[in-house]
Amino acid sequence: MKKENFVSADDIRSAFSAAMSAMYRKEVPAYGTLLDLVADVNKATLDASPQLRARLEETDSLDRISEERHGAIRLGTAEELSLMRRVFAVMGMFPVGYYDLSSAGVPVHSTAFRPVGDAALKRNPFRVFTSLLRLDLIADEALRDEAARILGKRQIFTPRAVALVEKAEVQGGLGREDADEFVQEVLETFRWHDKANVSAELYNRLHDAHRLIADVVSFKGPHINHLTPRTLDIDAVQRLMPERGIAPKAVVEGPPTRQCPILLRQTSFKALEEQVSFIGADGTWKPGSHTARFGEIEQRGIALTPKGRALYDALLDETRKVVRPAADGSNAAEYEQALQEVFRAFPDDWAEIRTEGLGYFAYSTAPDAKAKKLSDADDIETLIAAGVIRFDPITYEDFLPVSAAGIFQSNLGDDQRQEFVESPNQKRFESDLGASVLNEFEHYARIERESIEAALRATKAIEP
Ligand code: OOG
Ligand code: NI
Repeated sequence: MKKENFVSADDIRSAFSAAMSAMYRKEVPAYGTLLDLVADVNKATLDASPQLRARLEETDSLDRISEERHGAIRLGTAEELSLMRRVFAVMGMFPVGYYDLSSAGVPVHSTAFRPVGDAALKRNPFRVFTSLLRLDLIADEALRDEAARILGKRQIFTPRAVALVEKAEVQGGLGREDADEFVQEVLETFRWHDKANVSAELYNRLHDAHRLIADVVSFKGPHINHLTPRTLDIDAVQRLMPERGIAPKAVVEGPPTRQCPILLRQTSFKALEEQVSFIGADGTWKPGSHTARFGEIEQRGIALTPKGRALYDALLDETRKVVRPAADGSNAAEYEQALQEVFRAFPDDWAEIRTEGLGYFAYSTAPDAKAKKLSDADDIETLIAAGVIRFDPITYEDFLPVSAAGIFQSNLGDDQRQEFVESPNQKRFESDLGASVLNEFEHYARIERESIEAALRATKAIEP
């Protein structure tokens, strides 16, 4: 087949993201309610702020807002992780970032599969936060072996999905029919299965070791555990959730409300208790329940430089020393106030964030650059001061380990916390993945650098 006849990876990703959202909406009706609420809040926010609407239109990102979402899965073995990498590659999604969650009491380490280029992100920014269970952090050796044995037996992809991945790799893409089939086959991996792989007795032992281990090991595949639309006003959605009959987690994770949003703010509704059945000794199914699936929302702000990120981490740490948010919400207001106060130390003005080197910006010629170009200046700062070149925040497309841990914790049913020895192991993760992960800071720095070069070239081309 000629290359021109291949469906683009961006189109396959868009189709997959839409199919996944439709499936999850059916499986978890509360997610549908959340989507409706987010759509209402986004519309109200845009109606109330023509300025925001104009900025999103200018930077070409208005269309993607309602399309946008991320999801999360938890895998059990290295083989699953490396095959998942190949599946996502067909959809133009590549591993970015390494997240160690052991220090936060969750026995996994993770990456995010996502599109990387600006054009691909604008087309559809669908991401999947993907965690790999770390059985090496489980103390009980017998249980560890049993979990490994069960995981070793399962096959999370359909034979057709695997065949189509191989075909895409050999050909360099998929034609229309294959692409459609690929989306349907891969969707199967993320589907919910209410019949467990294990007995209730084993489920309970896994569960006692850590609820997350039970979630990964006991089922046939890595069910999508949440999907997350993007909202333009997360505080409004958090406030309105109870009115629509859904229970939000205690506090919004991440930075406080600000004029100039930074990084990522997230909140979720609590995971639902669902009916499942376990394998009985006599071959019959025994009824039980499991909590795993929820809905989440996110609001994204500017990507921070290592200097900005260090300041963010330090301020978050400082806040949590003053007030640690309780899972029952009893000190939520106190926590929010402490967060607001401590974060006063983080400049809340784009120009200041830029001059202090705290965030990444995309540079371009201003709409009225021609009128303002009075000299041959070719220095970026002079051109900015003259209004010839403008700068816009680059959106943070990744995740935050402390926030992710908060999301994990609030959805593992209760707040029983377990301690693991902090043991990041990026090398091991990458060897299991079969590839290295992209460093997100280098990635944003490159986007910024390329935008500066392009803006300077465009400025030079303006006839005086
Ligand atoms: C993943 C939690 C992390 C986020 O948005 O930070 C995440 C999980 O619960 O499997 O999705
Ligand atoms: Ni999430």
